[in-house]
Amino acid sequence: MLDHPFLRETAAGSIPFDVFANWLNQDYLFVREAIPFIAIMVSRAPHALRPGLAAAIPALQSELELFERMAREKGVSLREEMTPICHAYVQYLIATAHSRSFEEGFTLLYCAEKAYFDCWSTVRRTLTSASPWKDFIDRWSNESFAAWVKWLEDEIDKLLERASETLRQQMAAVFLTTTRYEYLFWDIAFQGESWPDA
Ligand code: MP5
Repeated sequence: MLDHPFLRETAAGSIPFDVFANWLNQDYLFVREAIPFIAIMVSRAPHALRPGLAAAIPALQSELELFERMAREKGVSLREEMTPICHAYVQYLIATAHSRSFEEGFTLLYCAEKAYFDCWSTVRRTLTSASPWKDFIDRWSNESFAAWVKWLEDEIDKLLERASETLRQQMAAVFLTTTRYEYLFWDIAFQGESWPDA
């Protein structure tokens, strides 16, 4: 994933404006739906994990403001329609939080956040010049995001220690599916809309 053209071209400064704008629009729609996902996770969490998870809600709310501000500043008009991959991924988020074990939902969250941390940290490390998209690069590679991912990592280790072999396998399956969705999400940027015409 770290070698995906979206990340390489963003770091090299050669990413076409419309391609980045596609990602911006779709990720805005994704993050909007990540809020109810976290809210469901809070409601299902053991009490020790509730404060940590609940703190993500205002963080996501201010992240939406970052998307809106960047869209305004860069002249990206935000549309409401999700592409098929974004739509499927969001449905997977909500369905997993509702109907799978808490541990599987937590695995999804950890995997999605870890993917963003690793991807955007790679962009930051390989940047060749000042980027117009710096605020996004910083958002998922800064110290407080690193601390959040570290917290998720420590907690998932504890969950794994207590998990049965069956549950571990279920968590591994969620990890794999989430990683695949994360990879496909970068592809969206180059594809744009792909629903058949009504
Ligand atoms: C994240 C994201 C990170 N914004 N978009 C995708 C497709 N995956 C992961 O989540 P957050 O909630 O923005 O930190």
